[in-house]
Amino acid sequence: GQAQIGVTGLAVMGRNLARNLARHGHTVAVHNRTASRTRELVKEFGDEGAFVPAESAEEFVASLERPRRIVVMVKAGAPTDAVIDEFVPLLEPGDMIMDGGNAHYEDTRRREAALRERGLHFVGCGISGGEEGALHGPSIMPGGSRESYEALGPLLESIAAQVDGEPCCAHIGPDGAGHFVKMVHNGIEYADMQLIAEAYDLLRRVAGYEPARIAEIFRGWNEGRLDSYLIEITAQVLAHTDADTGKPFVDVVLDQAEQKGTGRWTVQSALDLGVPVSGIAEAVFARGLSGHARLREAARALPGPERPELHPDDAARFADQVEQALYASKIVAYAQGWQLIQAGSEEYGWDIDLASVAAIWRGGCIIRARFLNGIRRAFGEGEAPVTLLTDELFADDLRSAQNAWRHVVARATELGVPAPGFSAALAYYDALRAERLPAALIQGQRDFFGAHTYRRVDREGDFHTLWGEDRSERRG
Ligand code: NBP
Repeated sequence: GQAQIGVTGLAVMGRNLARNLARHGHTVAVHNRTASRTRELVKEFGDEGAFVPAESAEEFVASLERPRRIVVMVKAGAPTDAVIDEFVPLLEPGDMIMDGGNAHYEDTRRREAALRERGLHFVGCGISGGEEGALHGPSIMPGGSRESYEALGPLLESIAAQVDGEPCCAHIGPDGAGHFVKMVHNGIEYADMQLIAEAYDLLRRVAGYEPARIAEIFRGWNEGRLDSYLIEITAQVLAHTDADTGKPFVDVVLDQAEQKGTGRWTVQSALDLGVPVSGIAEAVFARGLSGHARLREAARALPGPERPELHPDDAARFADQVEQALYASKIVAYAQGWQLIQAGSEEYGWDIDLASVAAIWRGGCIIRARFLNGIRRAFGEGEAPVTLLTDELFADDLRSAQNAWRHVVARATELGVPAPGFSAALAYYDALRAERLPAALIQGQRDFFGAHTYRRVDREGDFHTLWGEDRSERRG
C-alpha cells in the first residue's frame, strides 16, 4: 500500500478532512459505504492532491501503508460500530482506527478496550470546527495511546488550525480523553451562546436598542477582551435583514432552540462526576425551555413587572455593564468547564494537560477566542489554580466587573427579562466566596427526617440529634 492515511465515511466532514489531508501533501485512501460518494470526491477534487479511491473495505485496507491509519467519519453510534466491525478482521496488530465522529466518551472507552485486546489502536478523536474547519483547519483532540499519537499526530497537526505558529492539535490522554474534552468544548459552547443571547436580549429589551445597533455594539466588543468567533458571527446574524419581509432576520426566526445532545451529555457527566456546571446546565435548560411551546403558551398571561423606562442616557452605560456581566459570566462558565475536565481526568486517570486544552481551542473550533490565551497562562504557569476564578488576573477582572454584573442581574430581575446564564454564574461566584452556606441547615433537615448525621465545625466525627426525644446529641 502507498497511502499514508485513509478516510472512510465521505459525507461532508469526511470528504473535507480527506481534502485537507491531500492538500497538505499526504496520499489519502478514500472509501465510503456507498461508492458513488467516493467517485464524486475524486471527480470533483481529485486535482487537489493524491487520492487513492477504494470501492471495497479490502481494497481500502490494502491501499494503506503499515501500520495502517484509518480515519472513520461516519454517523456516531451504531454506524461507527458497524464500520469498526467491518474493518477489524482486515487489520493487523499495530494498525490504528481513529474515530473522528461525535462519539460519547463512554463508547470510545468501550471500543478502545475491545480493540486493544486485539493489538489495535483505537483513537477517539474530537474534531471541532464543522465542515469549514474540517477543510481549512479544525481544532483536533485525539485520545488513545501515546504510541498512536506518535504515528497520527504529525498528520493531524499538519491539517489543524494554526495559531501563532502552533497547531491546534495535541494528544489529550488515553482512551476516551479526546472525546470527553470535545464534549466539554461543546458544553462550554452552549454556555457561551446562551450568555451572548442574554446580552442581546438585555440590550434590546432593557436598553431599547435595535438589532442593527446591537450588531455594532458586538462588533465593538469583538475588538476587546471578548474578541471571539461567536461574538463575531453574532454581530453578523444581528446585522442581517430578512429579504422577504425587510425585518431583522432575528425577528423572523422561530424562537425555539434545537440541540443535538452534546450539551446534555456534558451536564449528565458533570452530575455523575459531582461537578457543579450550573452555567452549562442553565444553557441546556434554556434551549429546552424555549422549545416547550405549549408550556410557554399556557404561561404567557402570567403577570410581569411594571416596566419603568430606562433613561436614554443610561442605555450606553447599561451596554457597558452588560459587557462586564457577559465577561464575568464567561469566566465562570469556563471555570466550570475546566473543573469538569479536571474531574474527568482524575476519575479516568487521563492526566490531561489543562493548559494545552486552552491552547488548542484558540483556533479552528467554535469557541475560539483571545480569552483562551488567559486560560492557557493560568494553567500553564506554576501551580494550577484550584479554580480559574482565583487566578490572579481573572480574579482582578471579576473584582472590577462585579458591581456591573450585579446591577445587570438585578435590572434583568426587576424588569422581568430572564437571564439564567448571568444569574447562575453570579450565584456560583457568590456561593464559592461565601463564608457560610445554608448547607448547614440542609444537614440539619436531613438529620431530622432521616437521621443522616452531620459533622460539627468544632469537633471531629459524625453526630446525630435525637429530634423526636430530648434533642440531645449522640455520636453518629
Ligand atoms: P453523517 O453524520 O451525516 O454520516 C454520514 C456518513 O455515515 C456517510 O458516509 C454514510 O455512508 C455513513 N454511514 C452511515 Br449513516 N451508516 C453507515 C454504516 N452502517 N456503515 C458505513 N457507513 C455508514 O456525516 P457528517 O455530517 O459528515 O459527520 C460525520 C461525523 O462527524 C459524525 O459523527 C458527526 O457527528 C461528526 N461531526 C460533524 C460535524 C459537522 O459539522 N457536520 C462536526 C464535527 C463532527 P453512506 O454515504 O453510504 O450513507
